[in-house]
Amino acid sequence: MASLTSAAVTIPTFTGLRAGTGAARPGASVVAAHGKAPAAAMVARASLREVGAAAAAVAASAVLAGNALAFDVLLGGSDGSLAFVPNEFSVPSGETIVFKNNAGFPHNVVFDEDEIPAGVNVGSISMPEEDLLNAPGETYQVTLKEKGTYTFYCAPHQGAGMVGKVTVN
Ligand SMILES: [Cu+2]
Repeated sequence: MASLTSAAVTIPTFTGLRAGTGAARPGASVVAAHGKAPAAAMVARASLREVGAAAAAVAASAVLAGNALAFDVLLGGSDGSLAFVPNEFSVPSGETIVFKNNAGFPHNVVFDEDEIPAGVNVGSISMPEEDLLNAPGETYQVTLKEKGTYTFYCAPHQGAGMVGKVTVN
């Protein structure tokens, strides 16, 4: 009896179909769930997941649009220079840095494993060397928690001097 009651409560809560399956008669709702409901329940689950992702994306862009916790860096100067703009800056620990394709792309953002604070995994903050931002306005964002200085570069343009340095305070 205890397990039936638990199932009757858990299934509707997870799928969002709380209404319609009364917990007063656990036997009835379990039969319904095992009968014709599974397909509908799976659809509901999938769409809830999509809604959740969309909500998260909206929340993230709202924060970035408000610039509450983001520092913007342009990839490529509007004058055609192959550079990060700015190329040297400071951010508080935990602030998101948004690198945005501006001109002269493709670009990318790769941190120098020898010039980041000890203990930071370079792979967790860098784009892969071979990944490139090709379209105007494309972004790469990273949040640095460990305090210290980090050097980064654009793999295609490192030789042209497209390097930068950020200090996390
Ligand atoms: Cu570049």
